[in-house]
Formats: sequence, C-alpha cells, structure tokens
Amino acid sequence: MMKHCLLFLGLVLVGCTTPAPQTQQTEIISVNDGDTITLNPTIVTKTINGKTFDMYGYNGQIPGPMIKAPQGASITVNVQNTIDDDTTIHWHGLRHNNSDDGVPNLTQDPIKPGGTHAYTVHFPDEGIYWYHPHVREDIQQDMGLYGNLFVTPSDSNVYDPVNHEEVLVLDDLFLDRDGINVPYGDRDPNFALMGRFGNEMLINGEPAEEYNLTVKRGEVVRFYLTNVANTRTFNMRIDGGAMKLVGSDLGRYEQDAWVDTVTIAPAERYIVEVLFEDDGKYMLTHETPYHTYPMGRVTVTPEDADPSYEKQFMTLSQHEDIIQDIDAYRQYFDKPVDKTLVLDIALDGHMAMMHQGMEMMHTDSTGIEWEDAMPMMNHMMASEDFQWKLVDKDTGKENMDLDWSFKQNNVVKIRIINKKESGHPMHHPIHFHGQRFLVLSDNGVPNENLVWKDTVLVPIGHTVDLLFDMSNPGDWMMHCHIAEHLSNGMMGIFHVTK
Ligand SMILES: [Cu+2]
Repeated sequence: MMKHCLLFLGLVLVGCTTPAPQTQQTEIISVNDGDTITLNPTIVTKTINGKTFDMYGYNGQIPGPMIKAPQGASITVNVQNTIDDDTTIHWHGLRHNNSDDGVPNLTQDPIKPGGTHAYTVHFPDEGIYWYHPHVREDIQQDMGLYGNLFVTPSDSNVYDPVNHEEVLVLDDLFLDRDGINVPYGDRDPNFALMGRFGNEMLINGEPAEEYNLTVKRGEVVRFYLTNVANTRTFNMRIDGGAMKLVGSDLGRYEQDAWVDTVTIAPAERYIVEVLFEDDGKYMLTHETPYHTYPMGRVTVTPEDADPSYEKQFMTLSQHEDIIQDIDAYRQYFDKPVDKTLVLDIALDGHMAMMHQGMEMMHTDSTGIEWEDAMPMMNHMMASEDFQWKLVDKDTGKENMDLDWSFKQNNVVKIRIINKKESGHPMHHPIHFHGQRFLVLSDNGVPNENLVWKDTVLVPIGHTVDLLFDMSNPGDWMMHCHIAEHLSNGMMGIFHVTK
C-alpha cells in the first residue's frame, strides 16, 4: 500500500520508493440536483518555495475541488479513503441530514484506509461553505484536506452584479529551516496550547505572495474568503478603496456595510466586494497590531471596465429577504439565556507556574492571539499538562459530558463567556454543527446588522449572546475550531429532537 515516504509523523518507512503524484490545480465541479461526484482523500507531493514534501489533497488537489451547487440541490458524494489514516468528510455550515455530517463515532464510523463511504450532501442555504475531515484536523486539514462549497442563490438577483467572483482560501503552514512541513504529534496534536501557527501564509494552497489577480480599471470583484488555518486568525485588507461587506457564514447580512478590514477566524467565511477604480497594483494584506503580512496583489490594467458596475457598488443595499427571515426571531431577542458556556483551561500546577508572567506577551485590546508568542512552550506542552474546556455554567459539566437537548424549532439563547481570568486566556472560534444562529450581542452591545452564522469568534474577555432556531434534528457537535483545541477536549454534543 505505502508507495511514498511519510513525513508528517516523522516516520521513515522502508521501501518508500514511488513518490506520490504532484498536486493538481483545483477544479470547479458544477453540480445539479441528483448528481453524483467522487471526492477521494489522496496522498500527494507539493512543492513550496522549491521544496517538495508529502501532503494530502482531495482528488489530488489543494484546495480540493470547489463544488458549485444551486441552492436546494442534493448530490451524492462517493469517497474512497486513499490516505494512511482514518478519515471522514464534514460539510461545514450545511444544515443537512445528521447522518451525513461526517463526525466519527457520532454520525458514522470513520472511513478506514482503503474504505469507502457515500454522503448525501444537501445545500439548503446560499453562500460559501467548506468541507474538511473530522479526524485529526490538526494533521489532515493542515496537510491540504479542505475545499469550498459554493451555493448559488435561487434568486440570482439578490447579489449585485460584479465583473468577477474570486474565492480566497486563507491558510498557513509551519515549515522548518529546510522548508519542509514540521512533523505533527503522533498520538495527540503538538502545539496543543495555542494551536499550530504557520510561518508560510497561503492563499488557495500556494504561497500568498504569489497570488495575483488581474482586472480592468473600474471593475468590481466579489471575494469569498474562507479561513482553513489550524489556529491563525486573519485580519484582511484589500487596497483599492472601500471594501463592501456583503455576507458571512450562511449568506448575506441584513444590509451591506463599508469596512476597512475583515477579521476572520478559523472556519469562518466572509463575502466582500471591492471596486478597483484606478489602474496599478493593489496589495492584499493580513494586518495585526504587530505585523503586516503581504497576501498577494491585484493588478489593474488601464482598459475600462465593460460593463461598469460602479453605480451598484456605490449603493449599500438592504436585503429584504434576510430581514424578513430574521423578523420571525426578533420577538425572542430579549428572552432569558437558556444555556451559558464558559471557555476555560485547566493547567496542572507545574505548567501553571511556568506559564505565569508570560501572559502579557501576547494579549492586546483586540482579545485575539495573533501570533505564537511562546513557540517553545507551545511545542513542548503535552496534552496531559492541560485541558481546554467548554463548561456549562449551570451544571458544571464539561466537554463530552455536556449533553444538551433541545426540541426541534425551539428558539434557544446560548451565552458564551470567554474568561479573562484563566490559566491561558485565548480567543476561541466556536462552531455549532447543523444549525444556524444570530450573534445578538457582544459584551452587551447589540448587533445592529445581523447575518446567520455557524461559527463565532469569541475574543478574550468577551461575552456573546447567540440565538439559534434549532431547526435541524439530530446529534450534533459544538466545538472550538482551533484544530488542536478540538483534539484537546474542547467539544461537546447537543441533541435536537423531533
Ligand atoms: Cu479554542
């Protein structure tokens, strides 16, 4: 079976002769209701900055194929696992059947190496989604197993016309001095404290600096951003004038808004539009309070846009269909909190002492840990030295002992408190499977422009109130989407019963 040298666990296998094939370009698979496609996790080799090493890819591609589907469609996806570990595919953000959610030992058995599985994938909501394994995400997703699901709206007029639509998958890889992917933890993830921060920023699987989009003067581009990194939160700026924020996880906001940057945590999606008014070069950057990372550029040629969508771009639209959809829930905005989840960590005594005094190094007013300020310690700390925790404030139950039950179509308010006074305060992007929710408020400040979400970034010291419609029955996961935190225990189960 093994025809390649495995690098990711630091194993050296005897007889590893035939190298795996090089990655291929990401294809767009356009599907219609009832179609069947194949999506196989495969071992590939990838060349980055002239160095070649083993990676994973769906159908040999990083990112995996972009599946473009009309809203309301259902397709069959046949999977054969050709990698060297158990895997599954989770369809992130889709409110589809629980049995197709791709969670090992909850909704299906893991797909063994050589094994097969068929998923029915349903697309109830328009917007940009993604798929990835739900087994050792810290390895499998980081090594290339991710791809987008692009669900086009039933009514094609709900988005303004644009000259181009462009998908940007944001990621980072941690390469050693030789430019090779740093080995992963064998039994448990390494870098489990803060997650694996990369030192090579990637856009669509390639070094970010190589990204170049060419457009004409006056053209409008709609960008679909997805963060697939293990832990890094990106703060994206696209030069060229104002950026119009249009959508997030499950489609559009109530109203468009002008923004300077977009903060996007692991697993989140954002949809923005940019008008490139003048010819020249425009930088894409990731900006933290400490550092600006170049993330590619847009080259604008002097030919004039034809047609020009400048007029539509300059208008901030209200999306009446979204407002009406949310109207049904406004009566619940002030309802009492049903469940309160506290984000915390348990550090053993020795580690807690070592850790003391290092806190000030990495915190700022954003409440986001933008960098790994203590990489040695992060690398060193074994998972038994600490545990990341979701704690039910009322019952004290933690992680997999959380066993919440809701009735289908109950409107439920969940409060998440990210403790500032903890052994290691850190932001956490919390993802709920199979449902959609509104972020009603952040630190008590009501959110005036709502959008349906499946993942919420909770900065250090913040309290967010979420309103769920619990529309989708089944046994679902809720967890931090920092891959190493999920593996270190930061997950629980909730049930939605008919
Ligand atoms: Cu976390």
